[in-house]
Amino acid sequence: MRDAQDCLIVIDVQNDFCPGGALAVTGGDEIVPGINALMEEFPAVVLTQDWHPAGHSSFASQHPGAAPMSLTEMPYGPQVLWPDHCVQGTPGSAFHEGLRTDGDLIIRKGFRPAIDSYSAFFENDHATPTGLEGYLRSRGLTRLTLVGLATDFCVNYSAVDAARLGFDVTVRMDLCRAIDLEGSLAAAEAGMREAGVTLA
Ligand code: VGL
Ligand code: ZN
Repeated sequence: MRDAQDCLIVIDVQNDFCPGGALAVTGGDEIVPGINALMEEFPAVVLTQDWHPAGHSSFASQHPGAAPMSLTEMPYGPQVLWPDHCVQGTPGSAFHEGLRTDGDLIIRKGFRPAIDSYSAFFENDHATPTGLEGYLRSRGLTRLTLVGLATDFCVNYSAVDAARLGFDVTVRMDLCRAIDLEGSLAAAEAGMREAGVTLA
């Protein structure tokens, strides 16, 4: 069993990131049973949900001539342009139907039209907070275990931000799956290790 300061954070296990979804991650649905089982062990469970308004600025469809998965420059830095995904209230934005969703908190991110948010802690300007840090600190949850989708984007950004904020962070790599755009998985692994994240 875990201690009172342990929290499981389940990142973006939503239909659009699972096979058949708009931004499907290979094997994204395979991790659901293992995540459900792990929830039993934790005294605190938080789930995140990618939650974009229609026409979000991270969608390639909003940038004439831009191909999905191409890179653009936003006022806050480089941004991959994604297929339309996780539009608020659509079936694609719902959690995978097999996922237990009876956790303590569901935190939504990416709802500001002009800015994307990979991390569960800060939007992609690395400055606008989601509020998750305050929630965890006020509950005394200092040891975080991260699982979910996608390893190289939202899990990676969340893990690195959490480590920088001083949380003790472990990523269960066996319960994550990656998009792996041009070496992004290897880069994410290196970046997480560098930030002091334990990859288990
Ligand atoms: C994600 C790309 C765009 C993720 C979210 O959950 O990793 N990736 N939006
Ligand atoms: Zn997104």
